[in-house]
Amino acid sequence: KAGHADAAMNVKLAPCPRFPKTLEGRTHAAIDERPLIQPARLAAMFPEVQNGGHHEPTSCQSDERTAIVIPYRDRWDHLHTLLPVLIPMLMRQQIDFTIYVIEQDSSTTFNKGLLFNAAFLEAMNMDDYDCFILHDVDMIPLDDRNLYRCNVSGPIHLSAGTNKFNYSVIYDGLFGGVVSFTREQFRTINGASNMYFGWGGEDDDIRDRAWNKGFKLLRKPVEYGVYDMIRHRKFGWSNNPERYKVFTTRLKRQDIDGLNTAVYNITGVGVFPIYTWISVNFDADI
Ligand code: NGS
Repeated sequence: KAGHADAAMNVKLAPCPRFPKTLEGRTHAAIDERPLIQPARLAAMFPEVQNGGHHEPTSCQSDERTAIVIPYRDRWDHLHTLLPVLIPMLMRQQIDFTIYVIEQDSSTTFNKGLLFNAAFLEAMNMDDYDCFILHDVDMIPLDDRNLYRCNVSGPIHLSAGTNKFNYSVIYDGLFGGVVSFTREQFRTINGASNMYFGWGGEDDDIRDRAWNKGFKLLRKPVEYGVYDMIRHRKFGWSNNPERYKVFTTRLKRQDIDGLNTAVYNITGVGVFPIYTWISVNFDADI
């Protein structure tokens, strides 16, 4: 909160421009050339970033405060390959951001939806945010024209194209990878389902929750809504065979399975120079 208070005491700044002049466009570094940079070095590279992974533009007043939410477990290399790209990009985009790593600190099957809900609730306890970017840890943004902003007309699918599918949209309903919700949109859809353990389905579910509450879904053009997905050690890891069963009843459960029923324990909160790290655990699939 200190950062925001300091800014408020400054002389009134002009609103940030819609398209900052600091943008560079598409980068061409190959995914294998992306270095993994450890946190201490990242902190030294970006001294402007304040504790907890917060930064706001100093030359203009941003109209939106954004939480970047990165669900995490055991992907140290991915996270520290993403951040050296993400942090300077957000600075060039003149976003007022805070980076939250939300770690599943239990050996139960990974549950991304529940992590999204936990991150939303805990981030809102720590500060006020207008916009939430839900960001897979293995997605490296390639073009800074892909502004990390929210849109009140609807949630946005930012990762339209990935290297894995030759930078095209594989199916029209694709809504995974990197998406944005305003605080109100996320509340209105009752967050994500807590019932997807393992790979797959939770992104299709959150798309339909948004659609079911009457939101128009937006997608960035593949011209700049593009990412390189870091290669996984094992593709299809923990692919969840039960997901179709959960998926079938998704809309009936929307109001009784989500933000209002997310049950988890916080096992640690770390305010580090480049991110706020929140660890949670929860019961296994029941
Ligand atoms: C669908 C999955 C989504 C997933 C998408 C693309 O089949 O969760 O494939 O995956 N839906 C279900 O399993 C119900 S990808 O090939 O990009 O890894 O996001």
